[in-house]
Amino acid sequence: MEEELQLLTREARSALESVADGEGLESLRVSYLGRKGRITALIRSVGALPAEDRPRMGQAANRLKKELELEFEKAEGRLREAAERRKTSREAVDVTLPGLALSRGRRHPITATLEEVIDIFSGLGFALESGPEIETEYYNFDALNMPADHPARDMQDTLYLEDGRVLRTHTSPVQIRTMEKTEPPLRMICAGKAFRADTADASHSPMFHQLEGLMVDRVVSLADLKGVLTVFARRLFGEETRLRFRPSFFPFTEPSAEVDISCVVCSGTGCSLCSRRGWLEILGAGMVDPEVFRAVGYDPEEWTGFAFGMGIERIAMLKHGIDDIRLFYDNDLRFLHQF
Ligand code: 2NL
Repeated sequence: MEEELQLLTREARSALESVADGEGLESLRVSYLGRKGRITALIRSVGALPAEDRPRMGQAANRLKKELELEFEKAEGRLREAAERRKTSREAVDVTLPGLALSRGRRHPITATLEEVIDIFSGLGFALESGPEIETEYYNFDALNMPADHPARDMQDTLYLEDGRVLRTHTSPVQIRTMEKTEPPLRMICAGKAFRADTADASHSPMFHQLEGLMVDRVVSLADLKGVLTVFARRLFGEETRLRFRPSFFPFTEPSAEVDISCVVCSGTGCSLCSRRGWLEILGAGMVDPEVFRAVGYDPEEWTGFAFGMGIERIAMLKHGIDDIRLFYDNDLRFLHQF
């Protein structure tokens, strides 16, 4: 019996040392300390010993049982700690890993062109004004000398709301509103979205961007218009740029002109960009029609002025050699990342 006690102690200790998990520990506990376990059986067998051996062997067997119970508890603690450590290392953040790279954003080419043009006119003393994209027919047409029977007011060309208001077809209403609230003289530009009932193709988009300018003073002449537009075109397209004014018509200016620059690719000798003409149209302009001054309460005998308007998409296309306006609105990052 003495020997069996020693053997059981050694066996139990080495089994406990190599136990790998909670399940293994539990089955060990059952096989040593359970109701049918080996220690339990040993304690029971003390009763069969000669009476003089019983107290000593009984004490020894019980001591072993206590000892083992303690060892089991320790083993349980060890296993719990090891499991905890494994969990922590699984969930740990590896601070040495490289971060997720965010791709760098940039301005849309239309925004960049708008800002460049605005900067040039700011430098020439023109204040930037803005106004609503939904307009009344009065501000979009009537005040601009475009009466009710004007063809541009047709539903084929203009986007109407059910209440009779319109999506502004140009930024000119901003200039009307600014003149209404400002006494002359004034130098202003306005820039933003304009809308027309057009189907999109390589050169049309139902939404596009316009930038317009207006200068009003007592003796503004066509020479002032030519001077301002020449400085503008040379700053934007290069100092060697030449300008050409062709007679044209707009309801809100008289006289009116279409303004061309010498071709940015061939400087005037003729190439495919300018269709062998040597010139590229960049904007429309003219002297403010007296009817427009009357509509805003300026005396046309006292005040003179010039105005001009350009499509920003067209300017951006010429600057970057882009041949289809739809590229600006497809949101294809392969296109947009180039600017
Ligand atoms: C073009 C031509 C132009 C104007 C816009 C204007 C505004 C007022 C009075 C007189 Cl309030 N004129 N704006 C004048 C001439 C031409 O735009 O081709 N734009 C894309």
